[in-house]
Amino acid sequence: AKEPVRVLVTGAAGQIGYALVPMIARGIMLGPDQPVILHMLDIPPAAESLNGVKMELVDAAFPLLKGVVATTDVVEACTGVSIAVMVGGFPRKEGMERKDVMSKNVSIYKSQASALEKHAAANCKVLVVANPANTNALILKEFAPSIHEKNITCLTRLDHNRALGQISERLNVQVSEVKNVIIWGNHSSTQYPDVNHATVKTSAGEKAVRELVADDAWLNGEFISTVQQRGAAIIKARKLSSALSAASAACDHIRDWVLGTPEGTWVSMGVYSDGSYNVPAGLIYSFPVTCQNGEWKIVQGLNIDEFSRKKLDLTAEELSEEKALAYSCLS
Ligand code: NAX
Repeated sequence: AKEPVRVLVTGAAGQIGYALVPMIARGIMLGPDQPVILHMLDIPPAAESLNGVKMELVDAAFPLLKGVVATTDVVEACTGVSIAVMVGGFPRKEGMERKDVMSKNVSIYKSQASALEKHAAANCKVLVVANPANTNALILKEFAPSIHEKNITCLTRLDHNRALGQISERLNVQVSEVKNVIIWGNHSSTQYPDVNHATVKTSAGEKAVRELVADDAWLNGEFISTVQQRGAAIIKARKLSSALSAASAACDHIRDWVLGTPEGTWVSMGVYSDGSYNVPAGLIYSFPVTCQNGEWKIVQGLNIDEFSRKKLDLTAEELSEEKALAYSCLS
């Protein structure tokens, strides 16, 4: 039998945490033959509620779940973890300035970076979910210099899955038949959902999404804005932000990263830019990636047309501004 893997979820008493921890405990993240020990971190005001989540995990009697650590101590939470899913953060409240929210998250990610660096297992893989996800991941990277930059990522898989969902609904095909959409850039409304390389499996072989949809106005307009604004649409409908879809996307992200992407398929991940596609190096930017042997690689050589170029640059600009804002909070 495999040794259990320790998986950290921060903000585990929150909405996403509540949806995510049972998925992990059921093997959805790391596979049905991989035992896990869950480490759940939250802040003292949520300690009682966190303990309630722990009680429910015990009550669910998950066969793969070999232990639960529920704590408000960041060192205890980080010790020995091989996977860290960072969901905890400071949400933007009404009337708050962007800079104030950034400043709170910078200080959270700075201190959690140090704890991970000192106490996590070697080669720990980190996924930042909490917003501003790309920039929180960048701060984490800056303050955990001994964690390899390849091991620090942020979640744009939810946006990727939303794009797959929109295409599947539009063409009335199974979502599993649609692949290779791309989310470029920031997990924000400047992200660019790109279908130029996306395909659908049909009885007559693989066909380009653009060809099948045959409506460039929709693909370049409403499709993009629907994916960009989907988070707001969920809040409007549910009076709460996306949680089950975010949790599911976090599992998809880690599973593909650890176990690999299927041949011929790529996914979107926020990763440290090396300058590919002329995206400024040193930003955490969402790219198309393939994964093998626990490592992601940016898909190279895709053609970027003029329409796309502008959109890639716009979202990069926003990330550069966020980065500058984050750094201004450090001084
Ligand atoms: P909740 O407010 O329900 O939960 C957040 C939890 O984090 C709370 O229990 C809170 O006590 C805890 N927390 C706060 N500071 C902490 C700290 N320093 N250490 C540990 N825990 C801490 O929010 P939820 O709906 O679960 O969303 C969590 C985060 O995900 C938010 O930042 C949200 O904006 C972000 N999202 C990111 C998405 C993505 O695709 N990247 C999509 C969904 C979601 O909007």
